[in-house]
Amino acid sequence: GAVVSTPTTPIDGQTTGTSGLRKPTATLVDNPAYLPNLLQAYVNALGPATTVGARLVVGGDGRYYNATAVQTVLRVAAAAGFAAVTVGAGGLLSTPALAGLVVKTGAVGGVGLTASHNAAGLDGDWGIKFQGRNGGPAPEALTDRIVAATRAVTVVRAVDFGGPVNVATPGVRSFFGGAFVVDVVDPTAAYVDRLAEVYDFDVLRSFVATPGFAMRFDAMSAVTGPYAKALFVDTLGLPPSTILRGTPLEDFGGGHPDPSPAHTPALVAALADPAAGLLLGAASDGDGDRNLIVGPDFFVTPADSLAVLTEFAGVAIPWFANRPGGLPGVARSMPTAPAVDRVAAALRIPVYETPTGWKYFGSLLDAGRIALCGEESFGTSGDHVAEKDGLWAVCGWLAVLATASASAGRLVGVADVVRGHWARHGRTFSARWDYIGVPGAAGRAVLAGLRDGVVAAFAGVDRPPPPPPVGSDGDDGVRLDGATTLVHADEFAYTDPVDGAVAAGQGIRLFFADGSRGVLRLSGTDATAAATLRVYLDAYRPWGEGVADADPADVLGGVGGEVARLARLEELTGRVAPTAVV
Ligand code: VG1
Ligand code: CO
Repeated sequence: GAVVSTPTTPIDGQTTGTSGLRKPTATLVDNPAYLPNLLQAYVNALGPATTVGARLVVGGDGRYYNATAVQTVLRVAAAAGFAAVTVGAGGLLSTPALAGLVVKTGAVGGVGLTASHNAAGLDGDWGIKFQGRNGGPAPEALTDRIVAATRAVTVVRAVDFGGPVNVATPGVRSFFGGAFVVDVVDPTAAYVDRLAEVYDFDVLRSFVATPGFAMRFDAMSAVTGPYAKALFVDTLGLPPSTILRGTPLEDFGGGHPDPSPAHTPALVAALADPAAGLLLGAASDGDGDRNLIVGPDFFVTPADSLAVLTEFAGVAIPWFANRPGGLPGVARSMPTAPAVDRVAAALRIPVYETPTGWKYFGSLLDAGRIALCGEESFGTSGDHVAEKDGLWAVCGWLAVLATASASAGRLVGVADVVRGHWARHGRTFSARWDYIGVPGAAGRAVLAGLRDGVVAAFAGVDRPPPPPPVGSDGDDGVRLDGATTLVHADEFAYTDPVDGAVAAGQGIRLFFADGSRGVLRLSGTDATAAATLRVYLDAYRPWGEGVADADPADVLGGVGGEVARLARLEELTGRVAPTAVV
């Protein structure tokens, strides 16, 4: 083909964080060399032994600049010797769908054009995720090579197709006598096929057809609209009114596609309306890997969601139930409250505690050590794909509700299911306090202060065994406040049990006398130099009077105040309160 070589110089700041690279969209629009440089670094990092003759998968969440970016990917990929690129029609692919296609097509990797839950448009953010051969996030070894290559790039090689390649509709487009093929596919087909292997759609179809059943799914004007239609309407037979904001828009309608109650007001309002009679509410983020599960006036914490899905997996989800030997194990990221640990203990299976970011689950999934995993940031998935998968989780909840309803002989909603879980295992309270837009130096100072202070003070000291749960001696009942004192502190470091890779500096952990925890780390998904300081809190209470109705803010307020004091948050950041409580 007609390869055009253009000299270039490295661009500062082309680094990857928790999940790929994120930048203000204007950074790319203002500098036409930005994306070509980055993609050239990507193919240089892979090397010709990987790229020549191979296949790549590309697609994104539909945000502004993606249409331009898809064309740039095709030009650089063709010049790097790729034989084929699979593209979701319209440039659309949710992150779990992209991951699935990488495996299904035997590609060497994938490129996801998304900044996930960040706002989109010229005033918003743009982003890119690099996926490995297993479909999941590229391991750190590869992203480190990509970043190193961005600092060494001197020439961008791109093929001139003489105009944009048609990626609007499915079909095979062949170039240079078949030496390069663009394979445009329906973005949802393979994804729905994969979920059909996980769930019994006949069971779900008849469950959602039960008179009185209704649900709402908020696609937030991002990528999951077409997936939700293919699944809930076309496959399960639910009415189209099930889906809110189902059309992907380049600016996500001006919204913030972050599936938390704060960003899904229409969904929350629909659930609160008794006339609507909804059994389940759900939402997903920009790129479809996160999920929110709610019921009427009831919010399921991500930690509880993972615990409930794990508890029901063996009875409600054929993918797991039909597995000889049961579930091998589960994993959660370290800041995620350990609700699933109690279920795993009852199932006698191991729990792996990993650093934040899905890439750390990859080796455990590949090695077959875990069947489910999740993060407090509204990410949950199984081992059907090496990514978190928002609609998988929603279908998981449908399967749970179907099973619970069948055994109760009536329609059972999410609140009843979660209360049942608490009654069996106790209740884990959790919250995340985000301090957004803190100066980077102030954020780092908070962690450094703890590292040099309490963490140093406990260096070499073993963490005491967890105390018996509050109130478990049965004398004065379950305490629903959270006054507590520090008993240990450390900085989380992780050694991957499969490949031995070490990740240090993954968050400061503060352990308290009543078993509650505070965790502090800086976000690795910020698109600008300002930092987001995340403070994660959790506490456990055994089942007892008042536990179901307790307000997490009351239970966690004491430990949160103590964490803020130990971390000198007000002094170092000037903030008296978090920007957002999730
Ligand atoms: C956040 C979450 C993390 C998640 C990551 C990517 O990272 O905390 O759990 O894996 O986003 O999510 P950070 O570094 O900002 O805390 V997504 O939906 O963008 O893949
Ligand atoms: Co996402």
